[in-house]
Amino acid sequence: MKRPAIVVLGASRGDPPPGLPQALEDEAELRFADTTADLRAALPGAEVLLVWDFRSEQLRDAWSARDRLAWIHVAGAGVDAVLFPELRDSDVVVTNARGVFDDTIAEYVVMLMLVFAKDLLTTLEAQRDHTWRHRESGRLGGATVLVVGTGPIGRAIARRSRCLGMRVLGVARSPRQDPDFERLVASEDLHAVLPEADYVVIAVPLTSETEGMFGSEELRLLKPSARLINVARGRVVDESALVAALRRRELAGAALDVFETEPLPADSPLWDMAGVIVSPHMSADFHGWLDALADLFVANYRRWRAGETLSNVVDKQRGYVPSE
Ligand code: OXD
Repeated sequence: MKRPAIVVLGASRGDPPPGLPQALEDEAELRFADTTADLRAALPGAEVLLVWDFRSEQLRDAWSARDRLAWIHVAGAGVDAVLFPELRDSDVVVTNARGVFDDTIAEYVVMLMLVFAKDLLTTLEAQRDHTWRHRESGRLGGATVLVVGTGPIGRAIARRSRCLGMRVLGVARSPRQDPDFERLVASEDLHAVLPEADYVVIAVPLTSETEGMFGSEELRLLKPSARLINVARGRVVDESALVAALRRRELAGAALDVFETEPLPADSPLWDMAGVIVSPHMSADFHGWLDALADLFVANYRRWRAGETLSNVVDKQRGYVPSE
């Protein structure tokens, strides 16, 4: 029987782990593509596209080369880079890697809140200077965290924060009672809850509704002691408004794992700002994450071949996998 062709786009992220071609050896013909020209050449006849690098944007330009494409799997949490209007309006199904990163991003966020609360940056600085600098530090117990986005990543953050004795508020598309949150408000009511937060954690997908959600107006509503943590997408925050707000001390600090432009340009002021932690889009990436991404794709591919319902189907109009 002829094996279906799977195009793998974006090996610039590093090739998929050997487990992927090994697992699919008898079940598919893999065609690797990195550039738009590669993709144009590889798409004809292929029913499945694995977007291995979730940042790949070549599909839009190669779209007319598809003739049988039925399913695109994005090996990442956010599908913003691949959702262009022609794909949204087509009947091609899009799935993602929902579920792989919930725990690891939540751990990363807890680590960041603890680093801020316990003033670890000053401790490390003092150690570098061989200085014994005793200080008091803050607590997470009793502090308020506002989790913006209540998908599985936001929920994992909320649950861990609660275990630490924090008061957990949330922002979702619509308000509702939810056992993981003391209060869950709608995005329209974001302004009402911002002044209550000691930590604001952004965990929403990038969509037309969330782009620029945090601008100068929102940042001005924060407590001067608040910290902003972004593990979602850089464009949810207006970066220059954030730099200005930090300079005006409208908030005490920020931990940013994602940026408007990645890698963060060397001349960005964020690199050197007091109270700012810059990390290279790595909050999700635990040892073994690439294998986990490959395994998830292989399991879904087998469902697809068996004619079963795919898991993690993205609502292409909303831009994410709905929870309900
Ligand atoms: C993402 C990812 O979508 O790291 O940000 O997968």
